[in-house]
Amino acid sequence: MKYIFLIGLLLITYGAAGASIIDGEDGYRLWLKYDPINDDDLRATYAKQVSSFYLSGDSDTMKVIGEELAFALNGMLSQAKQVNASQAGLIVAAGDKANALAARHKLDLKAAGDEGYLVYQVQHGNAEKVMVLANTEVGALYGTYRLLRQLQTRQPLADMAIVSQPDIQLRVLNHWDNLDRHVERGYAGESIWDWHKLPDYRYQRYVDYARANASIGINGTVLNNVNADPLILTDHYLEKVKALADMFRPYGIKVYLSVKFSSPQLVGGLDTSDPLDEDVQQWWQAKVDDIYEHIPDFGGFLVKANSEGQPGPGDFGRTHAEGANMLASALAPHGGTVMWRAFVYANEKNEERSKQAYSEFKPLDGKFDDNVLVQVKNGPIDFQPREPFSPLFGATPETPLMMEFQITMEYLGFSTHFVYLGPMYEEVLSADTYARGEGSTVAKVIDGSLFDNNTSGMAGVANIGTDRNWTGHIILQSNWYVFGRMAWNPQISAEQVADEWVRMTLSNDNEVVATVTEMMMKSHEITVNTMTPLGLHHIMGAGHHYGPAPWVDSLGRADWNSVYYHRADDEGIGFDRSPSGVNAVEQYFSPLKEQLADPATTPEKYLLWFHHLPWDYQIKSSGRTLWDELVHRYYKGANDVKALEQQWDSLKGEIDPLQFHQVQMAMDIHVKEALWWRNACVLYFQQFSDMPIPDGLPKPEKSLKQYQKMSFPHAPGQG
Ligand code: GCV
Repeated sequence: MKYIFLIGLLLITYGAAGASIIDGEDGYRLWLKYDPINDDDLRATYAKQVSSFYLSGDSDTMKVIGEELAFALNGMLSQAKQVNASQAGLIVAAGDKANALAARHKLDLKAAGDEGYLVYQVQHGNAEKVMVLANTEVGALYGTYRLLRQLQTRQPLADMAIVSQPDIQLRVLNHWDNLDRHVERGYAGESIWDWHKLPDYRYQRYVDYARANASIGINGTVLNNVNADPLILTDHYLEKVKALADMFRPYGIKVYLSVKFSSPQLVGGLDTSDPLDEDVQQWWQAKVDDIYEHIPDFGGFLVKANSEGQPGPGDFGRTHAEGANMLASALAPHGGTVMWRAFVYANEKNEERSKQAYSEFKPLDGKFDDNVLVQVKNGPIDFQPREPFSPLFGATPETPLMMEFQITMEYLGFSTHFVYLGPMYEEVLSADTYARGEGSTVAKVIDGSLFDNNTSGMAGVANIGTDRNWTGHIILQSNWYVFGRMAWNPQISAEQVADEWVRMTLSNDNEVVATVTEMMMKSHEITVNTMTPLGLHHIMGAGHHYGPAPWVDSLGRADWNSVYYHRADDEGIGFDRSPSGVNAVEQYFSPLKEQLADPATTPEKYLLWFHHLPWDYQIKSSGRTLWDELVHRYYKGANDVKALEQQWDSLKGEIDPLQFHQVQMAMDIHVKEALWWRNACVLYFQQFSDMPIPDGLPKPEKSLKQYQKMSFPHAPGQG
């Protein structure tokens, strides 16, 4: 109501002037808004239950718990007070105190593990109390955020009986941030790390970053780009890294660094970086010892090696395992980890790109040290709008694999498309690898349960920058959120996460929640249809990856060109990765490999990923020819984006005006770009199919040549 009034007033005052002042939520507060609870009864009930709280200690982490509780409860309930245990409605306790309370109330604190928590309402003496109990203080912090979420989503506290601990140990953001603050594949401003002003100038944003991450259980951050600048290992920068590590420590967040494999030569003055060279080993050991002297809980290194021009052990005739283990033995005495990326592909290999990571890493299974995780992108190519899962998942029982998801939308419309990635993450995590028979899901591979691995991890390439709303688009905050929630619990449903995120970020009104959640849940599928339906992939603009460009055919390497991937010709379209083609399906387990070998049993969403099919191939689900189905999907995609826009428009007055307006502007762009994708792709592929656009569908506005001429010289985020 308030919002309708405000907008009305502004329109009366300024008429149709176009721009006007909009007083609203700019998105900075993310999902930690803690706005007042307007329902008086509910507010009073919560206040009685938890507005007075007790903390079992005064460590740095307990202090941040106290600060968060005071801030949140004052915000939502207009009251908050830290008191002694007997007066408190809410008890937050860790360690011995928590164990004593758990024993008294017959609660199993072991089930909380090292990082988890119990949140219970119990009868304590003659009072009811809410208790957040954990073995560690960081567990108590996570439990506190869990309790606050109960209030933020307006759920009852009575009878709360929650036991939770993370299924995955390392839950890490990867920032592809350069030291000059350019963010590779970043679409939300500059890097939030102001390296020049660090270590002395410490933005509030750093604290809020830590709070946001801790609230969803993220416990690590790789500060710099995997295309690493070796200067990060110099004293000048390590001092700055230490400042961030000190700020993040109370929130349970460790810092990690991406390192360049040739650092011994580039900043160490050595004449080789051969991992078997003793001087090189000593250089790394001394460097690592030095880092730990300043940052005792330093997390470790992330490495992109022998990939897209980055140096690596291959330059010295050594394997990835030899390279990774050299770093791992320097880190091991300090408890550090190596996250070694499997994103490798090279022209010289003379093997189809989607097969190369498996071919390179499968033979190395069992050869990595215990503190190495191999970090694998979700799909075998590169964060396409949709890919089948990488066949490496399940293929390395002796080597823990870490999932790498992209949160930033390099191939999915940057920061103007309305795309919730939860369903995509869920699709990958719930996919069955069949590595140990049915039910061997990707989630079970990466949480370590399938092969009983000792370590586990999930990484997400961050989508945040200095934009006031962090992610350039409010809805895209949900992708940071869902990444954290799924890293904690890879079994959680994308829909449940969307629901809670909407409640905390946009509105608790059930109708608004239902509308936005429904929009979010279908948004990924819609975007796949607008860009790369039926398993098409990598047909976007060269370099910047913006917009459609299926015609790209002149780049230096075959596998950088769109035509390499879609293979459209007079006969048909699609990449034959079946046994009659490059036989990428052989890398999957049975019965998947047989299923994917045959177009009749390949899920339609992956059809053109695995098969080159004639234009008149009949699509099972619709009875259409392949050409008609392709056109149908492009048109449907564009229409569905338009319908999404209308659904958003229906929320006017129901949510904050600034949030509403920002998403509305982005939706306009999304609608235009969906039409652009549709028109450019349909016209381009029509040259090969030589078949008409089915009757009744509007013809593209421009000619193919006009679409091909479009250029975007300063598109953001380029590498
Ligand atoms: C950080 C893709 C991206 C690159 C990125 C690379 C990687 O190729 O386009 O920007 O580099 O993946 O994941 O290493």
